[in-house]
Amino acid sequence: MSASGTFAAAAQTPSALAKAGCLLNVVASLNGNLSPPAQGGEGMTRQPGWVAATAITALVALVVSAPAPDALLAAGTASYEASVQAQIDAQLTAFPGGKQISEIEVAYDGGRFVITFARPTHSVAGTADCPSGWYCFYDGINFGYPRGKLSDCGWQNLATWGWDDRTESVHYNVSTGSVTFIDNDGGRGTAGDLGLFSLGPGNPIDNDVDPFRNMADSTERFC
Ligand SMILES: [Ca+2]
Ligand SMILES: [Ca+2]
Repeated sequence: MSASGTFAAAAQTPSALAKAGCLLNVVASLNGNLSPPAQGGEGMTRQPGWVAATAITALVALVVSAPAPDALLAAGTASYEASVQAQIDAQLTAFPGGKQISEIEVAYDGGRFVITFARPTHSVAGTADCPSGWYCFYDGINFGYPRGKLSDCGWQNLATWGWDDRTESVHYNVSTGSVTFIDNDGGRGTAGDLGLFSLGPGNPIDNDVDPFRNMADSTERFC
């Protein structure tokens, strides 16, 4: 998907529809995960129906109640939403030039770099959830948000957006090429560059970049 396509989707997603879509995906994935039954036992064969019925009940309740402009916020409390917005405000103050494109996202440079400040409701905590065609870097281990994402080939200075010395886990969701995360605190220009770790289709995920947590200052994607 193109970057602009991603924004359009994020900007236009109606909350109830987004939740309904997510729930349907959950139903599909749960049913997919549970069938075929492991040993063919009766208990296992009943579970998909139970899961689907429960999820559909929840879906109906959700669509009927259709709450909130906070469909993308995982926690859903007023204080949590305020804290996410406060982070967004602080980001835009410290690094002007970005644009808030949803209740949880800020985009820079026409969408070439996007920060997502809270995990969307359709994403399971602790999982790598970088969208296809992007590589993502997370402020915390185990894919802890906020999350930054890029997709361009070549060198990118993470300090441009305040993302130097922050990355602790990573996900490369691109089917070709690779990316190297670089520490350049060792000297001026490229003289002090040190490649810390690399990701590619063969090793797309690292839930903890230890011993290189909070060190990467730039990235270089080889396409
Ligand atoms: Ca961090
Ligand atoms: Ca560094």
